[in-house]
Amino acid sequence: MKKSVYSICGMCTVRCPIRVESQDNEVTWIEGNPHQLNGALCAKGTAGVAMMNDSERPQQPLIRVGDRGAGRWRKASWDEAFDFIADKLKTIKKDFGPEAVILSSRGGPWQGMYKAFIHAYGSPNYTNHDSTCGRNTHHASLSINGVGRKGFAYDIKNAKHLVLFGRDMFSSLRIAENNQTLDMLDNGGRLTYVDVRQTMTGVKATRFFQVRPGTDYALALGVIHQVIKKGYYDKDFLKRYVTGFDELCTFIEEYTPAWTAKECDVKEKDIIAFVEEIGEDRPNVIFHPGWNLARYNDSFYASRAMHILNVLMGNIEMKGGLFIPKGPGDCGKKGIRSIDCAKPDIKRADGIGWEYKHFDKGPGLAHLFINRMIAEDPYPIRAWIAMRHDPFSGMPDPEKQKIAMDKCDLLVSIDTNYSEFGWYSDIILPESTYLERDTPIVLQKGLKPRLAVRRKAVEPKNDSRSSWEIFTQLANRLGLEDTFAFKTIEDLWKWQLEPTGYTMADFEEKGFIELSDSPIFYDRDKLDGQFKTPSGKIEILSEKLDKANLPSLKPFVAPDKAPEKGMFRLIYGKVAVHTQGHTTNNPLLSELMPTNTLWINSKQAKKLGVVSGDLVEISSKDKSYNATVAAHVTDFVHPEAVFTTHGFGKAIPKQTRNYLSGVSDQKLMIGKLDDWDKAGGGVNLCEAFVYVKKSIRNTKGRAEL
Ligand SMILES: Nc1nc2c(c(=O)[nH]1)N[C@H]1C(S)=C(S)[C@@H](COP(=O)(O)OP(=O)(O)OC[C@H]3O[C@@H](n4cnc5c(=O)[nH]c(N)nc54)[C@H](O)[C@@H]3O)O[C@H]1N2
Ligand SMILES: Nc1nc2c(c(=O)[nH]1)N[C@H]1C(S)=C(S)[C@@H](COP(=O)(O)OP(=O)(O)OC[C@H]3O[C@@H](n4cnc5c(=O)[nH]c(N)nc54)[C@H](O)[C@@H]3O)O[C@H]1N2
Ligand code: SF4
Ligand SMILES: [Mo]
Repeated sequence: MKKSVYSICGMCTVRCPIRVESQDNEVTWIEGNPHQLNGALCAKGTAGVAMMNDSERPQQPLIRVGDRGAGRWRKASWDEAFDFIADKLKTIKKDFGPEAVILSSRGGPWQGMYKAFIHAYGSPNYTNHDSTCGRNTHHASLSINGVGRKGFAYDIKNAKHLVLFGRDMFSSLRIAENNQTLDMLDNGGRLTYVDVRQTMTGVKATRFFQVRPGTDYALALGVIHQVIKKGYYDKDFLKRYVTGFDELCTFIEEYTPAWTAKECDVKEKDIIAFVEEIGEDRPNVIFHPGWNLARYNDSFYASRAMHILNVLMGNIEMKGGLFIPKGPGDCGKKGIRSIDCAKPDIKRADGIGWEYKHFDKGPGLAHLFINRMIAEDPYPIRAWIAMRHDPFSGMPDPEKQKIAMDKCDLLVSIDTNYSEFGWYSDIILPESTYLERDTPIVLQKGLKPRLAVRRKAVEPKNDSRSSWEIFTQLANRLGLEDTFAFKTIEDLWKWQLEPTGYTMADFEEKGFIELSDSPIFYDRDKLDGQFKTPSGKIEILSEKLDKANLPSLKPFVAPDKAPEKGMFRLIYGKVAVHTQGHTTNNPLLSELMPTNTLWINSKQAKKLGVVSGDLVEISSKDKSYNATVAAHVTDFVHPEAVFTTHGFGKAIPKQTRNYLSGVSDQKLMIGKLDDWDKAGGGVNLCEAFVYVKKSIRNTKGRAEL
């Protein structure tokens, strides 16, 4: 039988809208939802079928029989698997209290369900991946605008100039945003890109700055200096909605373009020319505040500086600028219901909310659990449930994490693949892939807010379950039916939609329900109340930071040089054909990119006697981890840095296509769990230095046979 469903892509967490065709329970076609994406999809999105049919994934629940990490498993039925977990969770609750369990998930619109589960069980310890992703940006936005990272969105299509500091959007994709940027360029818009190396985004840019690693903050300060000097800012907006501008003017005086040029290894005249361009293009100049900014020890301040630049441009709540995403209330409509459960009134084990009071309490900071688990402080942790999260890939220094995990009686991985954490865990629950599962309805805020839902295209191929079934079943066994009161997804959808007056039939035409026919902008003269800071204004000087004894305007401190000869700063990034660490074994995508390489600057390579294609050996600073990969020699990476792509160097024998291929950046980041930003919360992933040398495995001559 032929079928066509609208759904949501699950090959990465951007969650593009899709349309999927199937026949006799086989997927025959996937495309971007024509009503939103005009059919566009990325390579990963089209590799979903290969993922679903891949036999190198867990196909039924697996319970560990050998030592942790030894890879010996026995198959279990779902009933046995649920009983296994529920029994352990009951014992842990009895012996150590419910707070002895951590649940981590990959954030996103469905995290409410996972959070509700762990809260209903009695633990406050819900966490997500974000301390190694967007936390610095999130906290930067909170400290200035009073709303988090998603409290603003960008109307790139109608902008005249988009400025990206290390937001390599044409590798680290978001299809709708990519298309908007291409439209902007087609309309004559400008794109300025800043990176330590040349990228897919940089080659599309109208201006490219190759900066010294870790100097984005300096460049932004220099730009702010020049913008203020030239008077290229919106005086009315500042007067009305912003505090701290006078202090900014004093602070910025010393950060001249000449100073900036030296710190960043760029030319003074280019900074001045760039400011002239944004002077012409304002207010329709968008400074993207960054996404994966878990990088340097001042990335939080760099992101704050981008926010300040947006405020100076006066681009808030306008076409071609930043806008506040609108919800059902703005359309005079009622919102959907979602599964929820109040957080238990118990101290979090990561210290957020009591030791560190200035951070968003929601997901806390995952990396802070590790030392506390090892020290059993403030209390013992005896279980970690990882739902669509791979702590060993997403957080640095997995060997140190293992010391903490070994304190646990239960490690659960709920995953579509074998993750590095899953391979070490006690039980793997295979989730059905996104093509085989339904998910709860979600609200997507925006200029035209929408309701969206994922619908399965085919029935599961393996003995897998959807996450809503997994959490409902576990909840039932633990007596948490009050929170998980539904039996079928249809019951859940009906309950979610009840207040709205819509039904599931309303999704049929386009795959989503649009809550407004036209884009909604607020009146720019009536923005009072939109900024949720203590003063109700955009705060360049933040009261919250002040209370935490942190500066709002922090002087720039130049990044460290390599501690020894032969060492380089390790920089990482993503690539358009892979998602983090979980597609490098995909049958199609592994063909497109089977391994990573190490980018090294031509002059440095010459000193090491390395030419492109030569094997180089990379070692962590304590030499506990090393790997050998081919060198990619180029002028287009800063001489202090070497660069590699995240997601490789995996050591899961069941995944034969990517087994030990390439180098793992997170395994090189020794000690980085303890190196994090006290103001922004992000882990300083790019503050790691590694040894690089020519490998002895390079053959000296070639034998002609
Ligand atoms: N194809 C694909 N798309 C994705 C993802 C994926 O895995 N694959 N992941 C998604 C996720 S979760 C995220 S968070 C986003 C991340 O999207 P981005 O934030 O764009 O992140 P990255 O690709 O990690 O890094 C971007 C760039 O930062 C550069 N960089 C390093 N140091 C510096 C510096 O000092 N200054 C500057 N200016 N640049 C520097 C690196 O060279 C790299 O090119 O991508 C999302 N989209
Ligand atoms: N060294 C280094 N560290 C990094 C990064 C880096 O580039 N370098 N990137 C950082 C960034 S930006 C992020 S966002 C984090 C990401 O860190 P994680 O969130 O841990 O990474 P992912 O690979 O997106 O997903 C984790 C797991 O989800 C599984 N998964 C995928 N789809 C599904 C599904 O449909 N259901 C279920 N149940 N599981 C699924 C995958 O198989 C994978 O094992 O890592 C961060 N850490
Ligand atoms: S960016 Fe690609 S993989 Fe990610 S959701 Fe969109 S189509 Fe899927
Ligand atoms: Mo991320």
